[in-house]
Amino acid sequence: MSWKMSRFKDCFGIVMNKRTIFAVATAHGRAGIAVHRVSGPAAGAALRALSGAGLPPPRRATRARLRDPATGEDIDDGLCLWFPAPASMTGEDVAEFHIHGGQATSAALAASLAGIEGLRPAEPGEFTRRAFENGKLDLTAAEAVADLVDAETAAQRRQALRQLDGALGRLYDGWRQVSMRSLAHLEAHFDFPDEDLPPDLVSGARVGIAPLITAMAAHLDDGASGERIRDGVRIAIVGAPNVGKSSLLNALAGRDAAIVAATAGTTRDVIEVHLDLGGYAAVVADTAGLREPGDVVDAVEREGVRRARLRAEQADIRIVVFDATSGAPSGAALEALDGGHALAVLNKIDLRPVLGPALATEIAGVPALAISALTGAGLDRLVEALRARIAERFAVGEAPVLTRARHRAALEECVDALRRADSATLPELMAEDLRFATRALGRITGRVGVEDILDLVFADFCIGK
Ligand SMILES: Nc1nc2c(ncn2[C@@H]2O[C@H](COP(=O)(O)OP(=O)(O)O)[C@@H](O)[C@H]2O)c(=O)[nH]1
Ligand SMILES: [Mg+2]
Repeated sequence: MSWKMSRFKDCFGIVMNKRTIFAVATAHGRAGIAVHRVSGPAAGAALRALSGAGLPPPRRATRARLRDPATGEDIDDGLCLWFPAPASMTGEDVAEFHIHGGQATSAALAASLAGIEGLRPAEPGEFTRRAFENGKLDLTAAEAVADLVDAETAAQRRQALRQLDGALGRLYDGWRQVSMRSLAHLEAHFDFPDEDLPPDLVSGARVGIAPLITAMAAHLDDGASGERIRDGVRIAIVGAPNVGKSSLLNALAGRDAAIVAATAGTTRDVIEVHLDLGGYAAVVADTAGLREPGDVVDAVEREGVRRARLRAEQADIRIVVFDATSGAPSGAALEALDGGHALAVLNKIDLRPVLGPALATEIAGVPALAISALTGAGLDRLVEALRARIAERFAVGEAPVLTRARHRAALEECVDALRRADSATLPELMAEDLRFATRALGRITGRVGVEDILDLVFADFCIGK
């Protein structure tokens, strides 16, 4: 939906008196407490109707006997909270009911709320959407709310919380201001050519562009840290057939995710498990054994090997597994050690290793760890080594990082447009590219308005005079 469209709908919302929404904010099912939230113009009326009393003081938990307003039947003894607009999560009037988390209790409260004039159940994400529409959150913060709810690892939680604090949104808004200011110089140059404007408007427009490109390029060149912390670092387990790759995946996952068999070529497709590796989210993939083309038995295995190679190439970290009981490593597995980002693993050390202890510390210059996927020996050290690798490559510092492909795509578009603007010979073309760049940045935070630009034009014009 375009910005203008949402403005239009907002106006309609006011004219048609926006409906009040309600939803349970806690997870469904049995729990100690369930929190029901109501947002909209009728939130106060709903609170009064259910508690049978006046509105409690704002933002203070107040005990109340909750009754169905239609039947007078008792629902529960609970706490009520009242957040009058605009100092609420959504920016609207908000009421909260903290009740006992039994399913019947929650259902009774929801039924009573549904019976109140002007109330309807919220759509998924509707509270956050209203917060966004009322300027309580920008889009990056709204995304952070979703990420925080989904966070499964400590690193994901920390990153989402930082994004929710608005650091990322402020960074992008700041850049957008710079881009708009350059544009404002040009707009003034176009709109008032005959007026007594400062002569250097066009060069003034150009000044801010190069530093902006530098800052954005540095921000983009982050090794995709934010995205990996959020979506999981991609780890591929590769190696020759039968060395114990599937056994290793199962050992790391703590369950039988992949089929293990003494038959070479058992694993044919890529099998993924999501793991928490020492506080970092990781997607670990088990792959088909890398066999020489001549040894591949059929078309399915050939496809499996192709996928395995692809996965190995795309992985952030490759665990290359070798069998400690067979002879010197060779072939495709050795090649997989090349190109950095690999970790060698010598498996089956519970059996009599043929590869001597000297080999156990490194293979072809890559650090190697001796393990047994069967007994679990050495697994802790492997997990620690993986955690250290992830921390070294992806741990983010204090500066805000982009966390989604959506941010990256918009920023790349923006940098391209700024580069074009920087080298543009005609002010008209420069303005066109700056408009494009500003819009791309605005898409990330959800602020996409032409009016903003006009406001700035006016402000700069007045200053210029
Ligand atoms: N003794 C021993 N056997 C293992 C170990 N890891 C795997 N195996 C066995 O090696 C065979 C091949 O294992 P699998 O995980 O399917 O290997 P993949 O083909 O590399 O996926 C199976 O019979 C496993 O039980 C280990 O650490 N010790
Ligand atoms: Mg396998």
